[in-house]
Amino acid sequence: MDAIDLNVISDDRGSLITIEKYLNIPFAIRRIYYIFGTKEDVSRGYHAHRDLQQLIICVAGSCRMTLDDGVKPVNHILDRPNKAVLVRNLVWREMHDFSEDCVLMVVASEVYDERDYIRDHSEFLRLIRNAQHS
Ligand code: T46
Repeated sequence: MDAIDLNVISDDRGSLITIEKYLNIPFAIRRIYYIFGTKEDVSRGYHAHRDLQQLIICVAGSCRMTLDDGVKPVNHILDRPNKAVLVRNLVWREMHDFSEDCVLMVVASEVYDERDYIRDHSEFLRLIRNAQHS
């Protein structure tokens, strides 16, 4: 998983950021969704994906993402619209500390498929171990 600084195109009117296949993301976009209105003290996520890449950006407000590839969990504070994290397959994600005005935008490589989710943490660890030994 990588933290990415997105290029900001600014002029005297303000700023613009573009997300474009192969310009700054390594996949074709098949889905976009955003999370907002998250209640105080609520956390989300608690799963990994089998076959999904996502670029995750906090376009307003802030939150903390914990990303764990099975080796070491890393915290990312997402608090500006030009900071993104690229999350690949088999990464356990949790989102915490949402500000009231947080809008978390996700650009995804695949359409929604509940079968792609790994919601059981021990199953996630088992798949990671298998991937390391294959
Ligand atoms: C992720 C993090 C960052 C859909 O119907 N279509 C969709 O494309 C998505 C993403 C969700 N849903 C439904 C499934 C659930 O009934 O929306 C409901 C909430 O989804 P979920 O509990 O999975 O939301 P989060 O915030 O825990 O996780 C989401 C994404 O699901 C996940 O892929 O990486 O945001």
